[in-house]
Amino acid sequence: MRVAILGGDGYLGWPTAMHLASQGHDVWVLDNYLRRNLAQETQSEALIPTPDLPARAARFKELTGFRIDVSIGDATRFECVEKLFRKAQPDAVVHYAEQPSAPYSMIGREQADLTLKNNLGTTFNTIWAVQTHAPDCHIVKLGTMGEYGTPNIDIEEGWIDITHKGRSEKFLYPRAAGSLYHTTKVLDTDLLWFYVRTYDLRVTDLMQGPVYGLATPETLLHDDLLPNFHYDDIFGTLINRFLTQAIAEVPLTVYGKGGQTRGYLNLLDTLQCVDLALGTPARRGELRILNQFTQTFSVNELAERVARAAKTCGIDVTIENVANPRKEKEEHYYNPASTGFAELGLRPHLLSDEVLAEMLRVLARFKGGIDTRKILPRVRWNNPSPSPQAAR
Ligand code: USQ
Repeated sequence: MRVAILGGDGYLGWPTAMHLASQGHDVWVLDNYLRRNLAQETQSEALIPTPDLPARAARFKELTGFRIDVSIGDATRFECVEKLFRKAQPDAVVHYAEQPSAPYSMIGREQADLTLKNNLGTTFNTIWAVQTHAPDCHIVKLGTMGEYGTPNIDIEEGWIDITHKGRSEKFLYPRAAGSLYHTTKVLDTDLLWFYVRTYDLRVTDLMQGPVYGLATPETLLHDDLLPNFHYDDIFGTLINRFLTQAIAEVPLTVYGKGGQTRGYLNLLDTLQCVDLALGTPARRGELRILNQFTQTFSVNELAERVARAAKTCGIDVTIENVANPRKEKEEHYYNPASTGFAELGLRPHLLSDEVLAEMLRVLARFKGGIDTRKILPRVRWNNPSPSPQAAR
């Protein structure tokens, strides 16, 4: 398959590019280093410094013989996406090119503005590049489980049948996101759905939960190939943060009561899900929505699991409840469906003490690079700042 990856430098984009290239697909990546730049601006640099994309692709080629074609460019500029499409003529495009951090989007007006324009702009350009240059191309778009929020009823897989005054219709499941970032994903879904209805595009929207991990067969080949691993309060996700906090021997930061429950998955399963989505494309005129997670946990459960795994590595961990910087339910019902990927054949890599201990062993090598000033939350949902300096 000829696959274009938008956002190919990211935590998920880079491992996906290597994974698909290793399977013999022709892979083109586009990235403008937005996340790297925002991380630097907010003093939230990744734990492991990684070379730029051309250098990583060169290292990957040297070690495996597989080629990844790299373009540095901004997917909010249509000419960049068009150029990529002319060159790649893709069968599928995997769209990760978004500002990925909920806390970043809540710093203040400028950051919200950037997140809104970037995320909607890249989705809009993807749609138009497909419509103009490759109408049969399958769009695989990274959405988020956060689009649904935490409703007091079961969460379906993207769609819900509603009977109202004796008549029935199928609708997008009601969404109620908890940050501006998550809200841009809701808007992306609506934009895609409009163009699917209008232009018969084929789209898979992946409702993914927080991802953990850094090891894939390709990332472990060389430290230069590791993903951008964040443990800071702005770009780091929960399990990656807790593991790094354990290594740094600082208390695990449970926000509020810790009953917040989400669907999590291993980085390896993100790759598997993208594979499965590409292997069975959505039909023309179909917006297929797949919930992408393998297990649900509360924050408290994860803190306890990390503490237990750390103990097996000789690390004593304490758990601390810090004031919740977010506006979210801290105790709630959570029962999302996840049958779509199971039917496509997903074989999950489940979270075990051994998986956590293995991650701790890898992270221990980078202990010297941990800056504990990046750990406590710096961004509060109810205290927006007009200044870009707010996160410093
Ligand atoms: N949390 C803590 N302590 C921390 C960090 C987070 O208790 O130190 C809590 C948060 O309050 C939240 C939960 O853990 O209730 C998950 O937070 P997170 O930072 O791991 O995840 P989130 O901000 O929701 O965003 C991440 C990714 C985002 C993706 C999303 C999937 O950054 O790109 O879309 O996970 S989901 O959460 O299912 O919407």
